[in-house]
Amino acid sequence: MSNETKVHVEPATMPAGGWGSVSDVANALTHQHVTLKDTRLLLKQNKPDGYACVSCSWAKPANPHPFEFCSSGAKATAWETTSKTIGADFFERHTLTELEGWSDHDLEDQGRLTVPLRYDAASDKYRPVEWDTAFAEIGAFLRGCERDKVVFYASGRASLETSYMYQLLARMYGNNNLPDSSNMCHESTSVGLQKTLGVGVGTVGLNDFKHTDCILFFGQNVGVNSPRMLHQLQEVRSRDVPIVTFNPLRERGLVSFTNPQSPLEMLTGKETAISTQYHQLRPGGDSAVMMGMCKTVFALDDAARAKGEQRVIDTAFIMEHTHGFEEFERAVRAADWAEIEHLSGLPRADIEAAAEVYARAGAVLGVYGMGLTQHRNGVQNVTMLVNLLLLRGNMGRPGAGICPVRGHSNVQGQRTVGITEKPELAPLDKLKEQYGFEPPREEGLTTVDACEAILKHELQAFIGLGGNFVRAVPETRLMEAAWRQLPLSVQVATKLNRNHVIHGKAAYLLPCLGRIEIDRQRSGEQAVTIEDSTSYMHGSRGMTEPAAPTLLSEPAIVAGIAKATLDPNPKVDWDGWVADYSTIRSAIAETFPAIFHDFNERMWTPGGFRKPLGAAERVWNTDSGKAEFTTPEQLAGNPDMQGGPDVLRLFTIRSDGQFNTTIYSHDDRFRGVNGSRMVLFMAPRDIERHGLAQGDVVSLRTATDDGVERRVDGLAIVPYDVPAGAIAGYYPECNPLIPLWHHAKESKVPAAKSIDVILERTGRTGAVTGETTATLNQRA
Ligand SMILES: Nc1nc2c(c(=O)[nH]1)N[C@H]1C(S)=C(S)[C@@H](COP(=O)(O)OP(=O)(O)OC[C@H]3O[C@@H](n4cnc5c(=O)[nH]c(N)nc54)[C@H](O)[C@@H]3O)O[C@H]1N2
Ligand SMILES: Nc1nc2c(c(=O)[nH]1)N[C@H]1C(S)=C(S)[C@@H](COP(=O)(O)OP(=O)(O)OC[C@H]3O[C@@H](n4cnc5c(=O)[nH]c(N)nc54)[C@H](O)[C@@H]3O)O[C@H]1N2
Ligand SMILES: [Mo]
Repeated sequence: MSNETKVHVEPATMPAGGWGSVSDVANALTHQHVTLKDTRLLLKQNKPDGYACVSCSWAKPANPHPFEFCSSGAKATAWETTSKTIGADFFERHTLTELEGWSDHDLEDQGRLTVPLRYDAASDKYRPVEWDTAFAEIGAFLRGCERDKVVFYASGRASLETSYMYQLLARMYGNNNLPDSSNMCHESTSVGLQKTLGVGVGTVGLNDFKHTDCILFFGQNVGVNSPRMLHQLQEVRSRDVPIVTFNPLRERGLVSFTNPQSPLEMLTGKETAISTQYHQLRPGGDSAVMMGMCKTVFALDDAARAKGEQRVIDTAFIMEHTHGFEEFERAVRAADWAEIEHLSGLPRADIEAAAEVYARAGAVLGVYGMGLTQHRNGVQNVTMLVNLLLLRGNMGRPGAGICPVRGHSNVQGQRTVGITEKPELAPLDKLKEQYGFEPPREEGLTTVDACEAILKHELQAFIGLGGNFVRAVPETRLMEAAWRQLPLSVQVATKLNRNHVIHGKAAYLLPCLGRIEIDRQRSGEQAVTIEDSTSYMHGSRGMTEPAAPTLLSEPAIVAGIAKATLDPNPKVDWDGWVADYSTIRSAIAETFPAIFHDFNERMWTPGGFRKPLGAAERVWNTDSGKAEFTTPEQLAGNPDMQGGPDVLRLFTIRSDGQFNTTIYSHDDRFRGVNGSRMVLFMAPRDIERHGLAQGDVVSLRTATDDGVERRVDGLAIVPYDVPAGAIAGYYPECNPLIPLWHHAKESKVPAAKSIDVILERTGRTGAVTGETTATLNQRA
């Protein structure tokens, strides 16, 4: 398998959506051997009677567009419903040492896993194993472990039903070690919003887009990572509502959009300009920007007051609904513009221009993604956005509120049904009463904690419900080495990935049904449920034949492990749950009545049913009973790294050719880079300053002196429209550069968007072909 580093840069002039996305979908379907019959599937995606897309978690409307899918969702569907499969014969042909040399793309591209596998050390191969044998052996192993030395990780895709069973398995086993992908993602949201608004999720629903007068858009790449939201943004823009964007990189999808589902737009090539202001701040500069915006709001308020005009600050709201305003006001007034400009990389005038739009608008939405959460001060970025919104009462009224755009399709729902390492967030007393066992009360391990335990060789077993843990976490080199010493790894998965070929000493790979597949159990075909990014629950029905008759569903696999591991408990009928998922939903409704009452009756509500959200009704479930203003500690985005004149700040990004560690292709249609992901996006000014040219190959080394060498070699320079001093590279290829300790202080989200690095020129030029630079085209 190739490790080709040839890269071709070409004009990326097309808008998001448009013909590019249509041909992209066609390519994905063809490559995955998806037949025409199956492509009709896409019409059922995100429909009230269909299946919930396995790509992102953006809201699913009650009155969907005829084609409520996007190119990213279509690719994810093609990837899961592919007719390519791998069975025992594939693993007979390849040792795991050999497979380690394969690229992420090539591993997953082999197709769907079909048989349960057990690692055989003598031959260095995965060999087939009977399901019951696998469960019995895993159960026996886990029974022999210390209860706090086992981790139950979840990637955010499994249904509410599976997730509920999984958290119960962990707690009945005896720990709260339930880290999940949100620990690397929106945990900064969960912590920051819980603290300030009393609810760990966003307050905004689709309806708010109809009523908003302004959107502030921080660090989220809508065109790639949640493209269905472009429909809402396009509608918003058709009402001439301003969208003010903050992103170091000029993202195509945030510049303009052609709706591929509108024949007229496709024929005329009409583009909707998305962002009305686009501010390319320094990575990590968001808290400083928001501080500057707050300063401007205060200045405008002072001026209005002096003239006897209507106040800019919503004093009535602040008095009735908030706490901590005076201290925050003092900090804002004391903040220094020179520092704000320095840390944000933006001139004061630009920040003031953004704030003036904000101050004029009636109802404002704050939308954000990983650009805020994946920093040392990730939680503070979130609470600064809350501060800014609270100043003008932009919370809990139509068209206003905060909108974190979540990642995995059920990552928010997993938390709702109890997947959390924080015991205070789980209904432990209720579980005790319902199932008659003593739930553990000790704090469990987060993702970063789990990594630390693995590095110290303290962990005895790791169970992964989906995901690609070692590839997604920081500190790749040390983690891969330590992972091999892990006594047991068990992975429940649909596709082969790096975390399967780099495995524990004993290892099992258990293949499961995907959500798009028909799930037949004793009582008939089953449906499952998920929660979207706006807190609406939806039913989802599998529609295609399973990739193989040997696959088990995720509930069946969790039940299989549970029965083999736990002492029998007459109050938990694992088999009954697997036979009929409506009984799992009844159990969920019993545990969480306020959210899930009448769950089975309500699960097919068009547009979903929403969980109660106090903050959206101006009910604040915080300690003070009010929404909290938070005074920031300091504004710097990366206070603990080395800094210095030679240091560049790296932020890691996704392409449209990937879903997290799943690499669909080595192309990045939106940024015009084809054939390789081993590239670095760099400002022309920096390229010149370093004496480099497009196509030069460089190495990066992390700028720390903690005794660990972290480097990535073989990165080709691509000129791009990023601020001087900042560079962008792809996740997960750049993960070896992130120290494990480099994470958000209160949420432990790895700070993947601000890594200080030193660049070393290593060699040959000319690996990049194509005469245009993406930079110039992005300005079009
Ligand atoms: N097709 C596709 N869809 C996906 C995924 C995927 O990989 N592929 N992943 C899913 C998952 S799990 C998640 S969490 C979401 C992720 O979706 P996003 O939240 O969009 O995450 P990223 O693409 O990592 O980065 C978002 C943006 O942050 C910008 N940025 C970087 N640093 C900063 C900064 O300091 N400040 C600001 N303001 N911006 C910054 C980057 O330029 C980038 O445009 O998408 C989900 N959807
Ligand atoms: N540097 C850097 N690192 C990051 C990020 C970043 O922006 N930069 N982003 C972080 C974020 S936001 C996240 S969410 C994490 C993602 O971390 P993970 O969620 O752990 O990783 P994924 O790549 O989403 O997992 C892909 C695998 O899931 C399995 N899978 C797919 N569908 C199913 C299914 O239906 N059931 C089961 N059981 N398995 C399935 C397949 O085997 C596939 O190989 O990475 C984080 N790491
Ligand atoms: Mo994520």
